[in-house]
Amino acid sequence: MSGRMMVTEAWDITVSDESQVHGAAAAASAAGLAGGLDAKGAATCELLATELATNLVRHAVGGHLLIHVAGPGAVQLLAVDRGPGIADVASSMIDGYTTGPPSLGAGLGACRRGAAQFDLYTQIGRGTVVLVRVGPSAAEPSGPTQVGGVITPHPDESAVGDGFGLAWEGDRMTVAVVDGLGHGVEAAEARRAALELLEQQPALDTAGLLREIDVGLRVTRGAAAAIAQIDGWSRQLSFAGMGNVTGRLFRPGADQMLVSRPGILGANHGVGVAARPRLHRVVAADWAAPASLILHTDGITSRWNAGDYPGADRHHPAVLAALIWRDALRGNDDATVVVVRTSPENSVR
Ligand SMILES: [Mn+2]
Repeated sequence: MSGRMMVTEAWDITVSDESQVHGAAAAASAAGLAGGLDAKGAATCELLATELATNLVRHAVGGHLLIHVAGPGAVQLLAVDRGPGIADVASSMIDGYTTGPPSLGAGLGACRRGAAQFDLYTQIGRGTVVLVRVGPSAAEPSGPTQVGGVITPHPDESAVGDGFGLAWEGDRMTVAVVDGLGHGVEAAEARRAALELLEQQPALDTAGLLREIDVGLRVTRGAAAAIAQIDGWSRQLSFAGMGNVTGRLFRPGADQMLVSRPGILGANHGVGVAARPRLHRVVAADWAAPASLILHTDGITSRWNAGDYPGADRHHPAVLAALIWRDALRGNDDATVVVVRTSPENSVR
């Protein structure tokens, strides 16, 4: 199996009153077109965004609709709120069901029917995350390892300085999380250059890829990046990073910080000095199900605790990414959270 997916186009729409529903729908439609969906697919994105945004206003007293293009032929919508939570999820899926003022929309049941993938995680008194993925390639292959993420731009920018990329080569999966220095168009340019190197050279190991990015980004303002590779055959994880992208590895009874080395990829290595590649420290760890890896940029603080979300490991990994985003967002930068998970039930080879 080989493939690539680069996630770089994203929207974060605040939805606190009815007037913002239209903007959420328009962004979802734009994401559909950017993701190569046909007119019908883009219209589905628009419709589901309208439902999710209306839900946020009516039942959650506001929240965010996070949208990104999840590779060619797929769009991801996440409705994220800190509302009262849903006491009876089954009933909320029945068309016309409402606990608040009557809704014009058909609600969550319609979202589930219209989407290629649907997931919902709710905690009473803490809020709800609803995941909807639309498009012909939105239903992922049911391989042993699942990946999901969230990306949002700096609040004053439309260009996204962060990004993440996935590349599959045989039994090996590479995940790269990149944070272009600062934010805005120039940060996005550095991020784009870094992810292009992953697309072009997915066979490199983590340190080799970081070295290529370090050299390739000299014409840009630079970036932070962390790269993780999971070898499904040897069941080993390899991690290397530079700058403020950090990782946490969770295995039964173990919670391990994967810390990137300080520095900026692409930064000048010294005037007049022949370019000498820097050496990158690689962390190796066992990767046997159940295991999960959480990578995030510095738009997310370290003030989150995976134990705050009981049962989230039975949901799509993008749901946990959204919960961490909701509860640990710094709010003054681009932000990315990526969750990689291998579950025992998926690991039969
Ligand atoms: Mn940043």
